[in-house]
Amino acid sequence: MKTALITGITGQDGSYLAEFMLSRGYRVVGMVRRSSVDRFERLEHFQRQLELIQGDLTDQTSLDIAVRDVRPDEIYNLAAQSFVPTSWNQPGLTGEVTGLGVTRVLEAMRKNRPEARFYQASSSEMFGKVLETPQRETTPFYPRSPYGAAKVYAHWITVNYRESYDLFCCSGILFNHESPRRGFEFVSRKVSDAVARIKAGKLDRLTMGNLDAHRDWGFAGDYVKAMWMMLQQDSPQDYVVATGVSHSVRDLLSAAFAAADLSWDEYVVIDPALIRPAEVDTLVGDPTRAQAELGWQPRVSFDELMERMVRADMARHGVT
Ligand code: NAP
Ligand code: G4F
Repeated sequence: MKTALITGITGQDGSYLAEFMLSRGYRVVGMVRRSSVDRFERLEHFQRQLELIQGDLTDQTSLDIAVRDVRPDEIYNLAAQSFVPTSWNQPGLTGEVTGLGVTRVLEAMRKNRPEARFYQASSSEMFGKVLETPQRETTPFYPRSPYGAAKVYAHWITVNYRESYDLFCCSGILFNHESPRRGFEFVSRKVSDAVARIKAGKLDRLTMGNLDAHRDWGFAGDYVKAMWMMLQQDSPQDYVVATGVSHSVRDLLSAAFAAADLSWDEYVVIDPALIRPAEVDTLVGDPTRAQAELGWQPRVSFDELMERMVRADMARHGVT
């Protein structure tokens, strides 16, 4: 039985990846931060099948102990301060966790388990003010936030450990992926939850930021499979994971409100405070390499994704 160590297991992707790895027969160990409250909501329905170990990306000793004791065959580094707006208010912490934290995990692996395979959660935010469309593995980076800059560092340190120490290290450059387990602050979930609350009579308007931004949105459940596929290859490589289709935030509003037979423009107001200091205007990925070499394909369309999210939130708010 192979062992996978997942950092960030309590997050959206961590929960889907853990379920997927269990379905492949892995022993799954999740690394979690100590907290005074329970943060296992996304894991509740299968938590008994998991092992959890404490650790934090800001603390080298905890990572060394985790890797030494768990002896993983595969390490998936999903932990990060992942919300872009927060990275302007907490640039130092974002750099520590999302950037330097990756070096700490790589060091823990190099010292304690060099034969393991490593996955780094790179991001399409690294492309930022895009220098090529669609974005592919060879597109130069131009990050537009402290988060994007930290991910660029994390990406290159992963390449560097692969080349310096001959470790099996891969980065998946993942474009936005969503699900009913997405955090409430991200735009897709903010909107699906608001639609459900409007239907339930608990909300009468929704404040939004930039409606003109475009993103390549896919389903998180499809994307975690690509992470695993990367670590099953003969040699380590970096891959863009995307649908190849871009939509605006306005399109997202339209799809989500339509899923509940509502018109978005009757409820949405713009709050200038939600406009970012520097925006990533348009992202669209070219997943050709992942399709050709991994055999990966996205299965859930944009409209279906938004409909699923709205339905799940309506059920949560008791709307039939
Ligand atoms: P998420 O829901 O925000 O989850 C982040 C995870 O990181 C949580 O489990 C969180 O733990 C953990 N974490 C935060 N700070 C930590 C620290 N100091 N030490 C240990 N763990 C820490 O993010 P996600 O959407 O699942 O994304 C997973 C990864 O993919 C992230 O690295 C993200 O940047 C990257 N990514 C995401 C997307 C996307 O569209 N979702 C696209 C590209 C890349 P707590 O529960 O304790 O807060
Ligand atoms: O959902 P978002 O907050 O995601 P963003 O910034 O694209 O980042 C996500 O995807 C990245 C991959 O590209 C990940 F690396 C990262 O960790 C995270 O998961 O915002 C999407 C777009 C932005 O252009 C934003 O300006 O939606 C726009 N937007 C408009 N109104 C809003 C809002 N975003 C949020 N969160 N809230 C709004 O009210």
